[in-house]
Amino acid sequence: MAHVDTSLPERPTGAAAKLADAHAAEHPLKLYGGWFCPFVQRSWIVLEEKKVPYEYQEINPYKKAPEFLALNPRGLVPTLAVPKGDARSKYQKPLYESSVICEYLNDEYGDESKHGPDLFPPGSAYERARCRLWIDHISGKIVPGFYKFIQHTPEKEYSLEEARSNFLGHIKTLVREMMENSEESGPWFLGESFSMVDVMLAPWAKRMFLLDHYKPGGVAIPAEDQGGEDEALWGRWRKWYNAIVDRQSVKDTWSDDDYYVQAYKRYAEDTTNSEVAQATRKGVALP
Ligand SMILES: N[C@@H](CCC(=O)N[C@@H](CS)C(=O)NCC(=O)O)C(=O)O
Repeated sequence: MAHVDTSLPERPTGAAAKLADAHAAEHPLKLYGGWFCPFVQRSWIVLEEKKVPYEYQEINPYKKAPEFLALNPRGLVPTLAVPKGDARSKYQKPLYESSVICEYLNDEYGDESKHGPDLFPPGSAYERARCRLWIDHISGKIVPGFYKFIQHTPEKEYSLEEARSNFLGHIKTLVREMMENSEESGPWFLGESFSMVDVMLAPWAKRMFLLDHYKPGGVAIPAEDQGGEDEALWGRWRKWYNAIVDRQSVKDTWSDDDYYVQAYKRYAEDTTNSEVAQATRKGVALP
């Protein structure tokens, strides 16, 4: 029971509130989300990038309402209700797991004339696989590293410095890949083309200010010209970071900063009972 997490604001605020309002009308494709949740933000970004018609419904995943559990036995957001058969069908089938939802949306809404470019590079099985490899790095290394860092408390058997350098190390590995194997022009993982790799990391990039807010010494990514021997690498990171926080779909799915500060306090104090936090505490894989 995650009772401590139910006192959060009940709906999105800021830009995300406007977007949620614009997608409040009933629709057979329905995203069940929580405004604070980075995994939800991944799916929401793809819905926006692909100009998909959908309904957004805010729910509290910590309350585990029976209707919600019937759709997603794991009881996590994002959960997507997909129309069964015909797009107008009132019967729906569920999908969950943010990366699975994102790939489904990219495949299902593949008509470029209506939905814009494929979020995996077309034409090269190797390049598509390389994107998945780096998505795996994000989900398997960077994201768990973020929680290990933000949930650090002085009682832990690892130091804050270890958590920070573990997190930064995984970011550097990704940035090195961008420097070695992407086009030189353009800010994205692939260079000129925005891709699923960018989507997958965007929500945690946006949440990095919480590490600065809560952890002594902060995330410690060097400012411009302060990167020493790693200046070129951090310059490439800043180029990506500035582009991602300026991306319309990322801005539109973001609530007011202050509410994230409030929502992540229990992570920073390591008192939240969310499944992600419990897994981090136990040192096991995230749900
Ligand atoms: N692997 C899942 C993780 C989703 C997840 O952990 N969502 C959180 C909110 S950020 C949740 O629903 N938590 C409910 C709980 O911990 O009980 C995904 O990628 O979709």
